[in-house]
Amino acid sequence: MACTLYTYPNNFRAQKALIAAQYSGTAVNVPEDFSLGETNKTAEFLKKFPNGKVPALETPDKKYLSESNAIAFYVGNDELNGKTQFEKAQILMWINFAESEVLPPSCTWVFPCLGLVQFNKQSTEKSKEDVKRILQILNDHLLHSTYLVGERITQADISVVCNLLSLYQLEMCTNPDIASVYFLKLVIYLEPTEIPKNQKKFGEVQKELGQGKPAKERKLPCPPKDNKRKKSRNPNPKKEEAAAEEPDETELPPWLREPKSKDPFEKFPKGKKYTLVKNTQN
Ligand SMILES: N[C@@H](CCC(=O)N[C@@H](CS)C(=O)NCC(=O)O)C(=O)O
Repeated sequence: MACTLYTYPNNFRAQKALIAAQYSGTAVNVPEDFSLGETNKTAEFLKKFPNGKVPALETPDKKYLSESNAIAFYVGNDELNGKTQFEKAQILMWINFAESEVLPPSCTWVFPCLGLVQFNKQSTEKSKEDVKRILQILNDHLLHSTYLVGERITQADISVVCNLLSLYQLEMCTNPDIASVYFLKLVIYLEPTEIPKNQKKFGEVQKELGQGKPAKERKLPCPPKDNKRKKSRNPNPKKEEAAAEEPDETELPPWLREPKSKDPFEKFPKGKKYTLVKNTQN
């Protein structure tokens, strides 16, 4: 029997658990009739999950869990959650980093963009600086390690990527100066060849959840503002306008780009670790 995961579609928090479940072979159903603001406000839901938030998990034997990382831990296996006490602690360290360092500036930056809160220049600028610093930390770490912890994907990678996802998709893609090498690496190695054949890969989960459409089919909630602000030198302003609406493919994360034959790792320092990543690309 499968667990039931209550969530709305495209919830990056639920994706932490869905990806973990797919890597570990845990069966999870997502009810299609869940409606945020309705289902989670019912007495029946609140009885199971007093916080009234999603994702929320119901096990086949009627046990209840909330909090995305706890749910991901439960549906995950030892490979994802760590084998030794030290590995477990390292994974927990990155998960906490994802929650307390990555998510707050990400929300501060992205929420005004989605119209969820009012734009505040000062806090947005501060959050951009915080994000740059965080990506630098991740990049520096990944210069010497293939994955965040050990030599395999763990929940640390999944949780950090999921917490960065909306930031990257909605805003970072318009700022190539901070579009991190880290992301390119992480997303690609979340597509490993070593996962069981019957399991879905990260990109497939993205696709199912509606995130994996090619760039041209996607409507970015944030237009590339920088392009628009640039002073026009184009004798054909209509053409320039069209170009500004169409996001530049090179600024998009890998899973939103049209497939290209060009080697995405050509700018990477050559080394053993990168060869491993490159081999997991297909
Ligand atoms: N720390 C929680 C946060 C859960 C959360 O804030 N969920 C939001 C949706 S992403 C929610 O259910 N909001 C409904 C509400 O606040 O009424 C987690 O990681 O699961």
